[in-house]
Amino acid sequence: MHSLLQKQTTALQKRPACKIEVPERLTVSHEALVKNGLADRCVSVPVREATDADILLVHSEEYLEAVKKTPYMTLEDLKEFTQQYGDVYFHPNIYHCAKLAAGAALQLVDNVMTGKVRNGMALVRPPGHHSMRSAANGFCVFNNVAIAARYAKQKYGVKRVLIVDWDVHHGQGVQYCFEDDPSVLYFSWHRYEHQKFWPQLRESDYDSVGKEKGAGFNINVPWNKVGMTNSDYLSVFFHVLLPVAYEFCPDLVLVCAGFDSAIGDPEGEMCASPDIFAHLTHLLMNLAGGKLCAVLEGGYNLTSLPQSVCQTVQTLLGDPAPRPANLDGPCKSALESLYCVRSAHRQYWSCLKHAAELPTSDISTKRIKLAEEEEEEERLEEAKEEKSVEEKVWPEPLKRVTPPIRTALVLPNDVACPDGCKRFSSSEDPDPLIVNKLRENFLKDTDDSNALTTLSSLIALIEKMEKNEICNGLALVRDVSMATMCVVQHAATALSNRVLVVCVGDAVDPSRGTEDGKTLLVQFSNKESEEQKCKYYIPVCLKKGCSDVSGFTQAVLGLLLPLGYKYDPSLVLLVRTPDSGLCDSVWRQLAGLLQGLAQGHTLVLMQEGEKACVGPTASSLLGEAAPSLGQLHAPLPKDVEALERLRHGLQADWKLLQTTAPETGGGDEH
Ligand code: X5A
Ligand code: ZN
Repeated sequence: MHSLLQKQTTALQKRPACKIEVPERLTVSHEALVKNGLADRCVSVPVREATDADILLVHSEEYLEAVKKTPYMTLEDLKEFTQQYGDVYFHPNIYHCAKLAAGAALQLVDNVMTGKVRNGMALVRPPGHHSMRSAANGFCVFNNVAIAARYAKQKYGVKRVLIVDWDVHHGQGVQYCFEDDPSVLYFSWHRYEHQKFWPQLRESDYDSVGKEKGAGFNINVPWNKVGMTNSDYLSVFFHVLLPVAYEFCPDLVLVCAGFDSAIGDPEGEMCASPDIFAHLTHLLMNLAGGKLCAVLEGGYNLTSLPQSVCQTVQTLLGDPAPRPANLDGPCKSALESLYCVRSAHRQYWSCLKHAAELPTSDISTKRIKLAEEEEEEERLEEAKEEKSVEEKVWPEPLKRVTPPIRTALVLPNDVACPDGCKRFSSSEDPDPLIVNKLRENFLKDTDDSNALTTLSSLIALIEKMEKNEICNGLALVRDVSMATMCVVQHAATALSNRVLVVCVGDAVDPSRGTEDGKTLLVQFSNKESEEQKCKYYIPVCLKKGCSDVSGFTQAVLGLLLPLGYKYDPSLVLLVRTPDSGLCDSVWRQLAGLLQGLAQGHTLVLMQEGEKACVGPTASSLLGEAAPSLGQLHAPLPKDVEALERLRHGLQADWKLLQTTAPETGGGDEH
C-alpha cells in the first residue's frame, strides 16, 4: 500500500507535474528566515484547514465538491480533471494543501484583526490569485486572498479592503471576484506585453477599471516590456497606488505577495532587486493602522524568492529598509503604462483628476497592431536574451543591521521620555572646536549654556546615527530654525553624505547651504515664495499651508517621496514649526513614510513648547503605524495646480517625478 502510493506520487510528479511551483519554494524561504534570525522574531500562528463555509465565500458548491473528490481519483481521472483548467496540476494531496493555504490566510487575518499581532505573512502553497469561482488556474486551487477579504468583511465588519497584488501575473481570479464591489480595491501590476503574456486576457489591460458600483476599484498596471526595475515599481507606487490607497482609506491591507516580479525569476523576467520589497512593504505599512497581511503567491527562482521573502518579513518586523539604490527613473514603456492607468482612473479618484487625458479611446488595440509588426524583430531579440535570463546574477542583499538604540530623544529635563525611547545627551564633553563654531555661528548674542548643550547633543546624535549606533531621534529645541541651520551646516561640513531637510512651515532660510547638493531642502508652507533658485531648494506652497490634509498628502506621496527616493540621503532632517497647521495624524504619516529613506535615519526637530507631540512623534519613530487619515476629499484645485506645475518643472532633474512618456527622449529603454 505504502509503496503503491509512492509509485503513484512519482509517476504523477514526472508527468504533468509542475516544474517550478515546487515544495522547495517554501522550504528555502523558511530556511532563509531562520538563517537570518527572522523566524525567531516572528510569532508562528498555527494553520487550520479552511472550512467549506470559508471556501464557499468565493467558490461555487459544484467546484468545491469536484475538488473534494480529487484525493480519491485514479491517476487517469486526475489527469482528465486537470485538463479542463489552464496551467494547473492536481496531485492527490493538493486539496488538503489548498485548504491549509486558505486556512493559513484566515488565521493570519484573525490574528491581525484581533490585535494579537500587528501584521504578518502567510507562507503557503498552492498559490491562489488565479483561481476563479468555479475553476482552478495558474497553479491555484482556492483563491486564498479573495477568501480572506470576504472573511474579514463578514467576521470583523471591515468596510474597505485594499488588495495589492505585486505578483508578476495578473490575479484575474481576484479581479473577477470583486469587479463590481466598491468595498474591495484590487490593484495589480503584471507582465502583459500587449496581451501576449499569459494568461493573455483582454481584461488585464489598464482599461478594466471595475464594473457598475465597483467602477474605479480595479486597477491594472500592464507591463508591456520585461526587465522592469526598482524605479518602475516605485513610480507606480508613488503616482498610482499610494495616492489612490490613501484616498480609499482601507481598514485592512492584503498583499498577494508573489515574488516572481523580482530579478532572476523565469516567469517574470523582471529586474527589480529583492530589497525593493522592503520598500513596497514599508510604503503600505502606514495604511489601515498597520493592519497588513501578506500571502505568498508566485516566485520561482529559489535564490531570489527567499531573499525577497526575508526583505518583506524583516520590514514587517519593523526594521528600517536598506537604502534604495540606482533609481534612475522609470523606462519609457513603464511611463506609457503609468500614463494610461492614471488617465483611465482620473474620473474615479480625485487625486488623479489632473492626470493627462488619453488622446484616443483605444491605445491598446493600436499598440497590438504595432506590436505585431515588430513581432519578428522582438522574437529574434528575445531568443538572444533568453539565456541571460536564466543566468542572471545579482548581489545578495546586505544583511540589515538594526542599531541597538531605535529612538533617542533630546528633551528639556521637565519633559518625560516616552516608553521605549532613550533620553539622549552627549556624554562626552563636546569638541571645543565645535563649541567655538556653534558659539560663533549661532549663539553670538546669547550666553545660553542650555542652547549650547542642546546643539552639541544634536551633533553627537547625528554622528551616532551616521555610525548606525542610533536609528533615529527627536529633539525639542528653543529655536527650530537655529537648530536646523546648525545641524545642516554641521552635516554639510563634517559628514560625507547627503541630508534631506523636510520643513513643515517656514523654518529655514534657503540661502544658506543648499547650493552644492549636499542638502536637499523641501519646504512646505503657505507663503508664495520667490522663484525656485536652485535645484536643491524646493519650496512647496499650499494655499492653506499644511492644514488641508488631501493637498498635503498628495504633495508628500507624489512629490516629496519621489524626490527623497531619487536623492537617497543618508540622513533625513524633519522639522516642524509651531504654526505649521499640520494635524497630528498627517504628521505621523509623514514621519512614518520618510523612514523608508536613509535606512530610517530621521532626526525630528520641534519647538520646545510642543510637548504634547513628543509621544505621537516618538511612536512613529519607533515604527508604530500612524492612524488613518480618513477617506480623503478632493484637494483644493489651486493646490493641485501648484503641485502639478512644480512637478513639471522638476521632472527633468528628478526622474521619479515623471508620470507621462515624453514624445522623444526621456524614459530610457531598459
Ligand atoms: C501564482 C502564479 C503562475 C502561473 C503561470 C502559468 N502562477 N504559466 O505565479
Ligand atoms: Zn505569479
